[in-house]
Amino acid sequence: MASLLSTPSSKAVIGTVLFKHPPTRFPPVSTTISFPSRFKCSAGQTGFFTRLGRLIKEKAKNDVEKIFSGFSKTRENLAVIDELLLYWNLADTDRVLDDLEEALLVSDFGPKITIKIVESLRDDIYGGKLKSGSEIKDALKRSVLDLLTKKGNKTELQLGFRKPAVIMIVGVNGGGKTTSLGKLAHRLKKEGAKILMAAGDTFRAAASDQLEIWAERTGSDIVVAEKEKAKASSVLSQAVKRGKEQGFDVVLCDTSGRLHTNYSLMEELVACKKAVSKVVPGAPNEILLVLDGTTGLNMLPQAREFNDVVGITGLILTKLDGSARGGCVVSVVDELSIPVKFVGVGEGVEDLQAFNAEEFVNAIFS
Ligand SMILES: Nc1nc2c(ncn2[C@@H]2O[C@H](COP(=O)(O)OP(=O)(O)O)[C@@H](O)[C@H]2O)c(=O)[nH]1
Ligand SMILES: [Mg+2]
Repeated sequence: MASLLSTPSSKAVIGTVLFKHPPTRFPPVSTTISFPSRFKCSAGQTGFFTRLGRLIKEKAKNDVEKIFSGFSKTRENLAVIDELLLYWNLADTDRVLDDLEEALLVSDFGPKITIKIVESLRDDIYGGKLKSGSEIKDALKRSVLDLLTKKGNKTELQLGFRKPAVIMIVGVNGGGKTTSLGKLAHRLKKEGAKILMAAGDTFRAAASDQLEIWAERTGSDIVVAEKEKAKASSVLSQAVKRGKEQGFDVVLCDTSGRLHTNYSLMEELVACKKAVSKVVPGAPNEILLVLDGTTGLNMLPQAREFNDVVGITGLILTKLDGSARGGCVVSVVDELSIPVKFVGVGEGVEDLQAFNAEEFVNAIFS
């Protein structure tokens, strides 16, 4: 980081797409660095951002193993279902469904979604549609998959059609916002997009240092606040202005962690959103809420509140390489109809994957 700050001049090695230049202390520097875009079409033309969103989703290599091991605890809790269903017979249905309900609750599915799933199974069993334990298990997996795919089907980034596309990353402290932003920058850069980061976490001095490291690591440009405790909204607004003037494709906006119960901090997010939309109509194109996958059901009130205040367009579920708690994800998607767009499976630059509902269901139900 120190070397990045002390770099006297911008360095661009065109051809190998390696970029290194110092972070901009705004007001932004006036030099524009040209970037050889690998895209055939340019932003503003139909399809640029649609294609970018699709490529990011397709190319985020899925490491099924990591997700599978991350959900071992959830899978353990749900394993009891297999035993229950092995000896199921029609006369036993109510008892088995009570135990199944218990297993879903223990696995953080939450009461609302658990009742919904169990009652639909009960109807299908007594209606004669499900005749064996394995049919019940398949129906259970299908109903979870249906919830995830029907209510959260827009898993590709929706980046609009104006340049720059703006993505805001929000969430509580320590969830993985800055890390996810860095990984996302890496994915977008790999597709040839020109990325500008905005250090909108102005509460902690160390926060912009952390983002600068990610900027250096991914070869992205960055706008940071001139002084401590600067207004986040003005940092973001400056960054988007620079993004617009200097032809950046995507501006990735980091924000401070905040408890969803802190009214004034939540209001600050509204100010950030407004400031950005004043510079580019329609921006931010995405407001991604980062949820720590190990949190459990507390992620539901968090998601609800962030969504009420700023309108969340997608979720990034982090730390699935740890001891993640799966059921609550289904509750969030079901209640808020917000898709999970990415999952974090580690701290490295490559550890961001596109969310795949089918793999998720296979990882939580053995
Ligand atoms: N294991 C693991 N750690 C993560 C992941 N995402 C973030 N972290 C770690 O979680 C901590 C907090 O991340 P950070 O991005 O600073 O959170 P922020 O406060 O929301 O910006 C850091 O130590 C990250 O390295 C992930 O997907 N897996
Ligand atoms: Mg952060």
